[in-house]
Amino acid sequence: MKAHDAMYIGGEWRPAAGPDTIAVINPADEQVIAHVPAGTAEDVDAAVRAARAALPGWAATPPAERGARIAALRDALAARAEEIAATVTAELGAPPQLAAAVHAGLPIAVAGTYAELAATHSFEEKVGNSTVYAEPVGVVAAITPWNFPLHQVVAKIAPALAAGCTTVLKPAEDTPLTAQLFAEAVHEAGLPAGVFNLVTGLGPVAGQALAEHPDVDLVSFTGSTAVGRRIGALAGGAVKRVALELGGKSANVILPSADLAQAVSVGVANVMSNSGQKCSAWTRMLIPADRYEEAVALAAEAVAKYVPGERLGPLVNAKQRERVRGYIEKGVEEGARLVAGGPEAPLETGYYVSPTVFADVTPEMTIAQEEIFGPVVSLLRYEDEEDALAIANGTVYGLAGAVWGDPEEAVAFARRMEAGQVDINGGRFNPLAPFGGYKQSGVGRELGTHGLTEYLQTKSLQF
Ligand code: TXE
Repeated sequence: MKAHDAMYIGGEWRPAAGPDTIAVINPADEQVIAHVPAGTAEDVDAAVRAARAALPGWAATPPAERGARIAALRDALAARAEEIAATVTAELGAPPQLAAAVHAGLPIAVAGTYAELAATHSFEEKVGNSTVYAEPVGVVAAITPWNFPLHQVVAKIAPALAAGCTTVLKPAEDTPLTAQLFAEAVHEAGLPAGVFNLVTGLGPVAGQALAEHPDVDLVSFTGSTAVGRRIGALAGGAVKRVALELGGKSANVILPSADLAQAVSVGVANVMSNSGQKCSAWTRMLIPADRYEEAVALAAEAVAKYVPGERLGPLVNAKQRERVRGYIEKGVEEGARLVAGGPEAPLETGYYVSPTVFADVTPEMTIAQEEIFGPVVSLLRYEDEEDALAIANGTVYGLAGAVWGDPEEAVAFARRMEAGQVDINGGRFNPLAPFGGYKQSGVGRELGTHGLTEYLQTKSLQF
């Protein structure tokens, strides 16, 4: 697989400061497909300096012109759509159809929204006797995970660039090749040197150095709650801005008025997509007690379509596979009923986990409280609406969710959920709608205008 043996810093591919490399592995066959440099604090420092040097020029560029450059970036990504999809398939293991539609398609759409928002957003407003200017926060550090390798990069870099910030990206060590393709697209789009910089490397080395760097003004992180907490503490200590997009344990609430068959099959599909490696996955299905066994049968039928190695991809790496299998074992130990799947590996090669459905899950069980990040769905029963609400809100997380049923009832229920984004009767992805968590799912919002304002600070002039 094509890989750059360099970092993208100051508008060019530069050799890394140190000799270490990271092996990139295809999780479907466990073969090494490429090596990329493992950046150090020295590379991070060079990247932050380049971003700092580029800041005055980019911040002063008229927003419409910034928008035009982002449109060119969108076009450069679109021209590489097939290569992006193939790369995500190779380094994440995503089935080709998902890779094309979601992993390539979605970020291209998101880049398009920021090309437009840069040009149309009002960066200046009159409030009484004041003029309020929205100015870029400064140098942005983006630290991204591997589960949506391009989307998470675009969801941070595109709004930061639209706002007039300059950026340094440290992508996940499992999926650096997609990030390198993004850097190629930035280069081709003619963005000024230093406006975007890429440092590949390990989290505790390059990621930590970037999060700690004194000349970074905002750290935008997506990943585990454990690392997010550290980054939040570092940012708090240094009094710098931070955006955190962390875990989830979202509830899929099926009201008595719902079309049960549709709600269960879409609900199962939601968890199986991307092999459950999705912070927003509806991992807890809440079912009225009197329709419980009917729903269990429907879920077993729905999950059978997810054949490992075909529609269901592997997990990203061996560590994640072991983690997910550990949760499945824990579910069995704590008394949940296995309806489909289990901890045994379904295939000899590749980091696959069997698509798993648990019934008789109670709210306090580990599998109903902790983020599993695999193809595992838990079916819980509820007695009445208040019970359902208590279960839905009864975790430390609050990222996403779903409600099925009479539209008015569903909206009323969703308004009482502690979650940042809720799909009503299936919903449809909207690249302009804010995405982010209540409670321990994070701080800040991504996408649309809300995502843009994360990267802006205000200055008011009084007259
Ligand atoms: O995450 P990490 P991991 C959750 C999910 C998953 C678990 C572990 O539950 O099972 O986290 O995944 C960088 N300083 N999510 O171990 O380590 C790292 O290099 C600075 C939810 O892969 O948090 C990578 O770029 N950076 C999630 C990024 O953090 C550090 C997506 C994420 O990796 C660092 C992924 C450090 N000390 C996992 N240590 C979501 N919200 O979608 C690591 N990193």
